[in-house]
Amino acid sequence: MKQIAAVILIMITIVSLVVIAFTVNQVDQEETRLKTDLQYRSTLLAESLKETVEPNFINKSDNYLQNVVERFSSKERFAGLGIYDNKSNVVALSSTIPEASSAATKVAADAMDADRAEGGFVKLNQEKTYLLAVPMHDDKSIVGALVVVQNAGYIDNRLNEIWTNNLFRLLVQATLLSLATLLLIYWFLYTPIRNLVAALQTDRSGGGKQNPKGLTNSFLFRPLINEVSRIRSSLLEARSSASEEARLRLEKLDSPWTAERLKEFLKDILKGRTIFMVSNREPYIHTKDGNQIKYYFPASGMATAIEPVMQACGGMWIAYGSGDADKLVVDNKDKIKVPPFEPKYTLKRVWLTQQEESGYYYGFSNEGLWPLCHIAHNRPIFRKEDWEQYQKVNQKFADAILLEIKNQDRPIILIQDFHLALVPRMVKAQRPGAVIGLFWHIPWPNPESFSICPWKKEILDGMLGADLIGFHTQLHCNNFIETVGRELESLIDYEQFTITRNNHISFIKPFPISIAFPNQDKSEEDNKAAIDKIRKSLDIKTKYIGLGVDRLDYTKGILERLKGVEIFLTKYPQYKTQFAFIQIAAPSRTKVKKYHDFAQEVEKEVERINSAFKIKNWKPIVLLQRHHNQEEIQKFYKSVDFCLVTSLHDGMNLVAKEFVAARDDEKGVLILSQFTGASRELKDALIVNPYNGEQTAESIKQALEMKPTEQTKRMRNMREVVKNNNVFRWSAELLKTMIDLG
Ligand code: ADQ
Repeated sequence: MKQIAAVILIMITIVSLVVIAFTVNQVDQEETRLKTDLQYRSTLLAESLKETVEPNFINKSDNYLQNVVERFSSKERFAGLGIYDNKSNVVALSSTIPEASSAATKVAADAMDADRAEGGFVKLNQEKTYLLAVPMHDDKSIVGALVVVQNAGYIDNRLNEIWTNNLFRLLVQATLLSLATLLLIYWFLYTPIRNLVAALQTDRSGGGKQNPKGLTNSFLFRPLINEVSRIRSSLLEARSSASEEARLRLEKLDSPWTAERLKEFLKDILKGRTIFMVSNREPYIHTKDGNQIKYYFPASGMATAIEPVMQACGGMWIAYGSGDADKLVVDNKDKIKVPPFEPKYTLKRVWLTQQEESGYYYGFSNEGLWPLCHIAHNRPIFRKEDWEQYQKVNQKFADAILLEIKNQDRPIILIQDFHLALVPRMVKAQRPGAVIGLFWHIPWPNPESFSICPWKKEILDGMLGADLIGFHTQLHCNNFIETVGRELESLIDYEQFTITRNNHISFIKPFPISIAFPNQDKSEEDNKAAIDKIRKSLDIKTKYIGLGVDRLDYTKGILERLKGVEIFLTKYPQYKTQFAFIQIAAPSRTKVKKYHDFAQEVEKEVERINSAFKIKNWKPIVLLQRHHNQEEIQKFYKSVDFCLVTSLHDGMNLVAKEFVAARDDEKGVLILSQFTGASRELKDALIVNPYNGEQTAESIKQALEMKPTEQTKRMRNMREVVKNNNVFRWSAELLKTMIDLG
């Protein structure tokens, strides 16, 4: 808009300068013309009067001359007449001329001195006036002078009129010019560009193939449009050949899954049905930052895994809007298209009150179910009030889903995690035809452990509303089936792994979750520069670096890991000043007292170990206690010699898989807890029992001393596993199983 205003301003300035220059010239010419004309007429008049007055000047009485003067004074534009003797004394003077007019006297004297006509413009009675004096003679000498006085005010009026007319014309022209410019810009620039952008956007999101209206009509942009059209055709061709390739690859299930292949696969099996993803945590959280609104991706294994799937297959994701600016960016149905940088699916936000969040999320989910399922030596807390909020919020989510699937024939609903265990039953009760899946991202404990939950039956019954219940490992499936067998009246089929309750069958199956396995697009130099930058910013000069990346959660074994580092440095002091351990820790669930205390405990432990081993500027542990974005984390993964994952119990643990996927140099060692789901797949990691600090310390030594060839062999194997079993494969298998059920 500013540019358009500038263009119009420049044009108006140029036009104005031209008009002003022409007007000045026109005024100049007109003034000269009018003055010349006046002088000419005055001369004619003076000469003819002179002929009347001169012969009789000496003999006639003053009265006679005064009569002559008055007789001529009433003519148009003729302001008066003066007759002077040769001493410049007034002989007769029109009453319209002030007697004492020194200008008239002076011009008369000048004419007599020069013995020729003299004239000039002066102001008389506030009026512009022209005076012309001619000398009068007798036979021998000058006897006096005749002064003709003419009104010249009309000259200024005429000149003002020219200015007014021209400026008015300029105003009209400037207005018309601005309007014309705006219309031209709109028709010939804005509209074609807008159509072009719309066409490209449609192509990018895989839309239509036809030329958008008006795109080809613009002669101005024809070369650009031709070029863009060629790029569009190439893009559409590339997309269709990618689709074709993906379709072909559908047959060969052993080739790696990609977003494109998943998209094609789902198109094939969904046949127009929509996928509804439901979770507590949302993938994009909008927050206020001064006057601006920003968004970030949460540190959540569930979000990391599900987001690429939603990007690939579209649909709707229903989640709790937890950001302080979330409400400001949604439409009147609480929806927003995401990812914000390239919208591909709809995020629908569910709002919770503080009381609901506190009871359902912090209370029942995180203080009750989380420790119950993880068995990490933290006693679960079950409060009746929290349970009430948990039921209420689950109903809120179920209502949101029911509203969205109102017009859907056989919707596919995939519910995520332990926050929403009651939702499957709530939705199934209203919509028996909907296909419902529930994926449990955390471990399922043994039946004895689970039995302490006061509302175990309600939770199990709620979950069994789903047609398919997925866990990361077969062990968790077995634990779940055994728990149901103990707690609920049901029929269990151990061959099919199904549970039948009230004539409804739920399939229980393992689906080991994974990550997208990103394509590495950075050169080795870029990676090296990133590594140098990290070392410099953290002032790390050691030869070796180890890394831990976690949410600050007591199940992740962070304290046990620090103990392992301490034992390692005590047992192998030669590594002092040679080795640094970076722990990246995203604050998590900080409103829960246990998490708050745990964060402080980690800080204290880091301080204790650092002060015990500190030598000059070197300290063994660097704690980075903040949320990092994935790009930053990737740089850390690439910069270190080993990554230490020591969860005390973890459904899968995606950090382990992210580290492996990031190491396109096939270097680095993964040390992995035996209590993670990931340890079932990543067998080339150094597997440890995190409770055994000695073993962790030995593994650190083994990692630092591992030969590069050995590192490459192990890393290559692990990368193959993660690449082939990525999250696209996970969702393809999970959704295919669901669709086959209904
Ligand atoms: P989480 O307990 O959240 O997931 P995990 O699988 O390790 O654990 O995923 C954590 C995610 O958060 C990773 O993508 C990681 O990069 C990111 N992250 C960690 N620290 C971060 C930081 N400081 N800043 C920003 N991001 C950070 C739950 C279960 C897991 C299961 C997943 C998926 O507990 O067992 O693997 O769901 O099912």
